[in-house]
Amino acid sequence: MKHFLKFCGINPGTCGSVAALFFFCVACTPPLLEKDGLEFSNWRIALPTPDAEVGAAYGTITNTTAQPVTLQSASFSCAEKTELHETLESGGRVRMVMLESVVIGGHAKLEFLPGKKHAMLTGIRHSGVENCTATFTVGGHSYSFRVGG
Ligand SMILES: [Cu+2]
Repeated sequence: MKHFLKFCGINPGTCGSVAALFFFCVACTPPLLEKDGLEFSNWRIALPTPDAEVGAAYGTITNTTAQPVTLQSASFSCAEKTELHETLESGGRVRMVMLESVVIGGHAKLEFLPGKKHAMLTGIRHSGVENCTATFTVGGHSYSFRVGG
């Protein structure tokens, strides 16, 4: 049990799929949305300062189907603009590149993490951060769910 909880803490995305077997597992984070074989887990918005106009969103998209799918875009209702970015480091210099789309392989997980891939939010509407709707377009379909601050 102790090991299982630790496992949950390290990887909530994986944990969600086995959560049904452990109804007492309080450390599990269920997916925010499960649809068409896609799981959107652990999405949250990070602001460098409480009044920042630019922030980032992080989380995981898991493709539980055997077919690769393409993430085409993301938008957050609490930001004027959302872009998919990746932070790259070369020769000691850090820069961000814009991602036009990201392929998620069959039975693969796409993770957005600090210092790696992220959804870059600009024009943050602070009144809406605590109750923001994220919409991801994957394979021509839209998937929306609530994200907290
Ligand atoms: Cu960025």
